[in-house]
Formats: sequence, C-alpha cells, structure tokens
Amino acid sequence: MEHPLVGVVMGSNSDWEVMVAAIEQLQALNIPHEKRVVSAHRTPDLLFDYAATAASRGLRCIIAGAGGAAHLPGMLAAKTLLPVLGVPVPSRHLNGMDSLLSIVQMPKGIPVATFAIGTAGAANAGLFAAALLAASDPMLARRLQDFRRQQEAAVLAMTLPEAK
Ligand code: RP5
Repeated sequence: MEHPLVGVVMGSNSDWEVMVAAIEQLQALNIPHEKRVVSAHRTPDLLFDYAATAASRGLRCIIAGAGGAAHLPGMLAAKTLLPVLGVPVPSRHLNGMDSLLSIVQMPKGIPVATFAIGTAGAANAGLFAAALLAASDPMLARRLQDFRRQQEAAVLAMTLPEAK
C-alpha cells in the first residue's frame, strides 16, 4: 500500500468487527491507510508513541475506536495536532453509551470529532476522513462525489411492498 494517510486504531482486536466498516470505506475510496491495535490503558507507552509520531510519519488524521471507558481517542488527541475521529464501540454491558459519553464529553481544549455508536459511526468516520483529505485532493473529491451519487441512485431505486 502507498504511504498511509489515515491511521485506524482500536483498543482491542474485539473492536475489529465494528471498525472494519471504517477500513472498508477507506478502501472503497482508494485512500492509503494503516490499521493497528493500540490500547490506552493496556499499552499507554505505545499510545503516546503512536500519537507523537503520527504527523511526522505522514498521517493526516487518526480514526480511533474503543469501547467502555473509551479514553483512546481523547488521549491520542492530547498527544497530536492531527484531527482525531472517535468511534464509540458498543460495549457488552451498556451497549456503547459508556463509550459514546467517554469520547464525546471531552473537556474544552482538546477536541475529538465523535461519531455514532457502532458500524454507522465507523463507516462515517471513514467518510469524514475522506472529506478532510478531499479538500486538497480533487481526484479523491471526485471519487467521494461518485459515492454520493451511487448512494442517491440506490435510494431513488428503492421500492416498498404493498400493505396487506
Ligand atoms: C477497550 O475495551 C476496547 O476498545 C474494547 O472495546 C473493550 C474490550 O476489550 P477486550 O476485553 O475485548 O480486549 O479497551
């Protein structure tokens, strides 16, 4: 793969089922990316290193998914000036409400762009990363526009069954 522009990180490989939706969007739009497990509380040194070197390695933004007391996106954002896109992963006991609140309620000063809980949020984070990059990449902007057109055509072609 080309030099990655988007880093996709997640707190555990158990987040993959959700976070793969972000990867799929990046792949569909031909955006070079990398993926990696980075845990805020289990691998804090790796987290610091990943965030501190992300910009100098050429990344333009980071998509971070985590569940539970999800400090991964916020801690990454604290250590890099790159935009961090946070994806709340559904948790076993609180269905991701804990993940959402942990990610969205960042105190003033260190922003995290927070997306919906689960696969919709992961996919939208991928699309948002595409929109960020498309601002300075006309070819990518065209691919993103094509995606929107295809999506529109699919909805316009939808039919509904007869009511009984
Ligand atoms: C978080 O804890 C991860 O992001 C994951 O969503 C959650 C559970 O992790 P595992 O116990 O499945 O590894 O760090």
